[in-house]
Amino acid sequence: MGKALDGVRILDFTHVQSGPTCTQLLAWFGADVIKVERAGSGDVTRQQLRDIPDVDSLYFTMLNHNKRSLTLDAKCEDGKKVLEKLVVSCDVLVENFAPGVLDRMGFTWERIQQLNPRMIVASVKGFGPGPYQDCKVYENIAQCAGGSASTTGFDDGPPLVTGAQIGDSGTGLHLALGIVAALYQRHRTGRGQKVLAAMQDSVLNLCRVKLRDQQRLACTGVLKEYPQYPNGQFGEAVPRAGNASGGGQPGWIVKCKGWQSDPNAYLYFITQAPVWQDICKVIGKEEWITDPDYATPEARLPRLEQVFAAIEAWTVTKSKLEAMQILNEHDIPCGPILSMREIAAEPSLRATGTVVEVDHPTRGKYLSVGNPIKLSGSETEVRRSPLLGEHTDEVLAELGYCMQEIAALRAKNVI
Ligand code: CAO
Repeated sequence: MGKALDGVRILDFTHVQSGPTCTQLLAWFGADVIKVERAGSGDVTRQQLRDIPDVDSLYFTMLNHNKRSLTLDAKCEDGKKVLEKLVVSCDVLVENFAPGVLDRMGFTWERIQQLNPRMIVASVKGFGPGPYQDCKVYENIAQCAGGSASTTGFDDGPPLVTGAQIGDSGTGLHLALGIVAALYQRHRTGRGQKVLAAMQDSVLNLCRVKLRDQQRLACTGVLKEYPQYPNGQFGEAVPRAGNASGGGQPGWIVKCKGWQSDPNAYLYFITQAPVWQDICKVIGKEEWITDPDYATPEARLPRLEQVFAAIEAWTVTKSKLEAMQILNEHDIPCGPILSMREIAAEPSLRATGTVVEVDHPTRGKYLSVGNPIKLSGSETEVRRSPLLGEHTDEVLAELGYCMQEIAALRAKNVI
């Protein structure tokens, strides 16, 4: 069947994390992604957080698989000519420059439309149109401005950012979906369009349950599944909820055997109502099955602290994986807190290609996260990230440049 995006050519003007995650996904689905980088330095992440001197960092290699790299000075006249040819021959231009950068290069939406009316121009920006539209934004700024930080952490602590890169990789995912939708629409209209994914918007989209809770709080003055209930105070804004579940089935993180020395000996436990009787039997609290203070979800809400304390008294006697096995025999939803070390070694993630080992000419073997989205008719092969400018000659030849012209561009430091 080939690949889902076979034949789609992407002019990849992305850098750092948000844009590269998007174009990496498109490449995994089969698009030909041509990454344009500055000669000499390239994407800034090639050199950031390096673990091996003079070798592309894991930051870069893990975000740029399956792409080709073309070095180009996009600001000089000869470089702009190459870029124009790329605009004409590609389907999508993806960029996550600071606001205004593409316009300053001379590639306004109007100019791109003149060159190629079918071109889709997809952008990550920190903010959408409004008072902050001109601001530069990194991951944690988006987490703060999108509502995540104010609702993450414990009530008595400061706002917290999360390790999941919801601002960067989350926005990259949103943008990829917008691009695929625009490509689909182009089949009918023959026209390109602009696609914008703002990092604030994407984070907020992922935090929509908290905007739900803001309105519930405004209506009732209380959020009964939050740890502040029944003894704490609620203010005017959704408070931080610790490890409380974001849904209608109360959950919490409980200690397991070994927690004193292992920082990840914990389990997420959900007191799903339909299996309440099984939970009571497993943890040795059969009397709660009929006790009116515990028998119904509504009765349990003001007693969640006691409920999770009793659950923890049972889980501390088991390792997190033993507890998970026993609980799953009863269909009780739970999840072990897995460290990155454990995830890296997990055979089932290797078997599905979610964790892959990749070989790199200067780095050697390294682990990466493969394509988390599986298409049954378009399997992903993860290929290593390109070296800086590795495909410059190849791409220029495809654009019609002969060897002498390529040599002349190189002599003038255009490529
Ligand atoms: N040839 C010539 N010039 C190039 C070039 C090329 N191939 N590639 C980039 N440049 C130039 C740009 O033209 C720009 O120059 P001017 O400012 O003079 O117009 C310059 O490089 C810097 O681009 P930038 O402003 O995008 O980069 P920065 O490092 O200053 O900012 C970032 C980085 C991420 C804060 C900013 O790009 C941004 O806000 N992007 C949008 C939001 C985003 O994606 N953030 C997440 C990043 S992932 O954590």
